[in-house]
This record gives sequence, C-alpha cells and structure tokens, in this order.
Amino acid sequence: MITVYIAIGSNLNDPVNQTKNAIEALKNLTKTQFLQASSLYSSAPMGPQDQPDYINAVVEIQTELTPIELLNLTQAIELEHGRVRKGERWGPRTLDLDILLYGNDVIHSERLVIPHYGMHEREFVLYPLAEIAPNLKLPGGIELSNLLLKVDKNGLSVWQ
Ligand code: PH2
Ligand code: MG
Ligand code: MG
Repeated sequence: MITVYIAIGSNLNDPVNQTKNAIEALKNLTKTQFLQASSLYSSAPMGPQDQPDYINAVVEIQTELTPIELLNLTQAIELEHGRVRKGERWGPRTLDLDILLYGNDVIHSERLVIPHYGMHEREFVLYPLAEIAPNLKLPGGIELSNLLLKVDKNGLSVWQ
C-alpha cells in the first residue's frame, strides 16, 4: 500500500458540495483505504481573476492502485461530476482532482507529473496538506514545513 495525497478544487456549480461529493467518491475507490480529509478551504483564484473563489481540500489515502490506474479513476470522477474540459489555462472548473504525491515516487510521463508540478508554491495545496500531514517530507527530502515558510496564505481560510 502506498500513501497518496490528492488535491481537490472546485469553483463552479456549488463548490462546497462538489468537494464533499468528491471526498465521498474517493472513499469508494477500489483497492484503496481512505485515511483522512482536510478541512474545506476558501481560496482566491490563481490565474484569471474574473472567476469565482475556489473551495480546496486535500485527502490522504492508501492504495494498491498504480499511478495510472489512480489517474484514470480520478479523471472518471471529475467527469461524473460534470467537468467539461474547456482548455482555458487555470480557468474555472466544477471539479479538479490532482494527484500531489504517490509515496516517494517521482514520475514524469506524458499524462502524469508527480509530485504535482505546481504544489510547491500553491497556498491552497500546501496549507490543507499541512493540516493532515504536518511532518511530511516530499521526494528529495524537502520538508513541507519549509515550503510553507515561503508561501503567503493569500486570503486562504477554512470555509465557515
Ligand atoms: N486550480 C487551478 C487554477 N486556479 N485557484 C485556486 N484558488 N484553487 C485551485 O484549485 C485552482 C486555482 C487549476 O487547477
Ligand atoms: Mg489543478
Ligand atoms: Mg487537474
């Protein structure tokens, strides 16, 4: 079993419910044990500013799925929850599931980059991740707590 962290993001069609439903869907993944979910966070949009604020969260699972099997299943969940790929970079979305970390693996394939390429500087990923895994080390020995020192919260707050 490999420990995996997945980031959830949504800013369309009732983002709080999209996020809660995504957590439920991740609880039902085959060959997988769900460990924990962070709080839900409200965050300012990164990228185009003419889009709603996001709800973000991070979950921790343990899985026997391979990275590509997990990618296929998380993409299926995105589609089941009404995601339409519009192609606008960093544009609004009903549901985005990003595999952040897959154990200590480093993967650079056409479909998958792990650790997730943007996670090191995104407050809406790092703070929820630190809530559930404060002592985490990323591949290469990078300490999550060190990354956090360099990343402003940018208005990030626990939802409610
Ligand atoms: N995801 C994006 C683009 N911008 N901004 C916030 N606050 N949260 C996100 O999850 C997010 C974003 C592309 O995946
Ligand atoms: Mg994303
Ligand atoms: Mg994504």
